[in-house]
Amino acid sequence: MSTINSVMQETRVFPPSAETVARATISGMAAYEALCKEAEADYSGYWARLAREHVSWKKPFTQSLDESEAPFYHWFADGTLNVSYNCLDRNLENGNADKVAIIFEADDGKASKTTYRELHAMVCKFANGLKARGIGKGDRVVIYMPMSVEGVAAMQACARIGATHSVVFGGFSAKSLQERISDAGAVAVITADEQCRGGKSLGLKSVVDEALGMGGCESIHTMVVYRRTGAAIAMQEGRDIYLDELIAKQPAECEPEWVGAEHPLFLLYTSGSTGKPKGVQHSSGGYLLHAILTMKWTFDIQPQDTFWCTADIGWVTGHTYIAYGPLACGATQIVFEGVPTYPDAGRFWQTIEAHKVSVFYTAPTAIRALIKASEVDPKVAPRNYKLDSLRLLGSVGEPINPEAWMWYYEQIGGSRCPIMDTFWQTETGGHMITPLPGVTPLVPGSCTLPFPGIQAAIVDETGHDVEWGKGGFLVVKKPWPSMIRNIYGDPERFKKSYYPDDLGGRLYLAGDGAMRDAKTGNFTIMGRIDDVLNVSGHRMGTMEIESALVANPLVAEAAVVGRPDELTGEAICAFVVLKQARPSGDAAKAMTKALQDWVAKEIGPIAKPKDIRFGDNLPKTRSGKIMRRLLRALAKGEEITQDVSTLENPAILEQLRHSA
Ligand code: 6R9
Repeated sequence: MSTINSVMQETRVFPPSAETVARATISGMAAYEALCKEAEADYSGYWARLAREHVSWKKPFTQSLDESEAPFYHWFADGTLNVSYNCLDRNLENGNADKVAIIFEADDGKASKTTYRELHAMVCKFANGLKARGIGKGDRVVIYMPMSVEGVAAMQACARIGATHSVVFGGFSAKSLQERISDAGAVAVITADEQCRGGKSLGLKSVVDEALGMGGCESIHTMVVYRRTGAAIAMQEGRDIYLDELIAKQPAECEPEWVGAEHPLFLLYTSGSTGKPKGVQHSSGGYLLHAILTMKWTFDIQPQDTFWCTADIGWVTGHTYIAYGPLACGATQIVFEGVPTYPDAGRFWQTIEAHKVSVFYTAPTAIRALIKASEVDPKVAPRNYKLDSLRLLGSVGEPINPEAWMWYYEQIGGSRCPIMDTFWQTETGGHMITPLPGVTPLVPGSCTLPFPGIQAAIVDETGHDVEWGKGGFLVVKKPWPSMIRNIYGDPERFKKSYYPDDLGGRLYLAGDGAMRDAKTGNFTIMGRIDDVLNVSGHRMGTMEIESALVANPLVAEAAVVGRPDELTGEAICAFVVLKQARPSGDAAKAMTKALQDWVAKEIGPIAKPKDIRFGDNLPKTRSGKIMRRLLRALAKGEEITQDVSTLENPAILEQLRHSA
């Protein structure tokens, strides 16, 4: 709440500088308003115009928005294109062939460069290699790769042959990987022997082997292994093949598979309010359009820029702003393998200096961690680095608190670089509410105004608009080209999650609470309204973690809630009832560690509860419902001032309070 309050009281405003306005593609508030008006007057025509101007089509579309199967919307459906063609071939044709596409900054600090011509050749060989293994249009391919040129190339190669990729973050466990492979019915996995992070190497191929060994992945016939470290690994004859062998004899040309605009480019699993992660399905044409537009309008990407998005390709930010957007705009970008604190917490700043990064996009959780690190060790403070190549900053993943915003603005941006606080989601494909550099007066902690053409609004529980200054549910009133198309294999869940009947069935429900400033109309995001936590910018479902905990034979019952955390935004707090007697002292500590490790193994280290409290029971209503609001108060260490009259077992509150 303290973050929200300080945002609400924020009075500092940073208008765009004359220089930024002059260079920006969308220059001045009048230009922004003209685009919004154009979209209002002819919504479908507005997006059609942009899709014609920014995307290269093999066969032009004749219809823009098709609402006949709403809320399953189709965009540009009779047009054909290839996303990889747009990202690679287009650059060879327009003079960017020898431009550096990717500067790869390895964990150990070694940097290497790949031009568009080289990346094109690598992707074509990769694509031909996959085809030689019988993989083609419509097949699902799971990618479990470290941050690498090869990881990006794997995604592009799938796009080139019309295979739908599903990238799984390298920090997910074998079990999480197995669930995703099985849900997607994937035919192949692309992985690496190991990944390098913070000076350590961790097995990846061995995790895939473990996942496949769990069963339910019988559809997999091929595993491609990129040799990152050269570690000795087990290869299964017939199924497994090294990437270098897969591509060795393949030609460096590969005719793209021309697909319809609605062809699924990728699935990306994300957490929802129920236990099972959802396979968010994205299109080709509409998705690509928004990736390009937001690169050009939000980041104002220009030919001389060096762009760096610090996300991992396992998250949506790494899809839109590493694997697709920058390449489709012919940008030079950094792909970073390591972690922000290795060899020390100056790594980001040193990398910006070394490669003269001009546009830098990262997450508030990283900023907060680096603020703290530079207070502890002044050697890694940003003032010790030359950061004057920067001209624009971005933030994504969670609300940025005004204190972190100011530090980012002053210490990193030299009070010169505007900060784009971009609100969006896995489901939205690209930025939804964000400042534009040459347009929007910035207010620390606010993501400001909708991207031109995005009809964001705030409504009450019946779907009616609430007035500015009042909080409510964040919705989008009209479909947009890069929106989620479906939850893979579960259209009912898609409708229920995003187009609920309570709101009338035609408003996209983001799942966040928000409010608009009474004067400016600027949006402030107030956090999730469902059982989803945001820990270091990663979405975690409380139910997912609860399921993992109760899968432990020692656990009888578990409830998971979030509590505010200075560094990670939210922290995971679990209340656990064991089948055995409630432990205390050292036994409780040992049990906590054992359950944390258990969750790391079940889901991945990012899902580890920070606190675990043991009780003889959980606070429940007479009908047996766990009263989570009470647990949230306990987790925060607050006094319980709420109504507890419906509570069956009030004494349990005292016990859980003291079990911290
Ligand atoms: C891109 C991404 C989506 C959730 C979203 C919201 C939170 C993202 C934010 C933000 C406030 C921002 N979120 N950006 N909250 N300000 N600028 O992060 O996708 O992993 O799906 O998370 O993250 O709660 O609903 P995803």
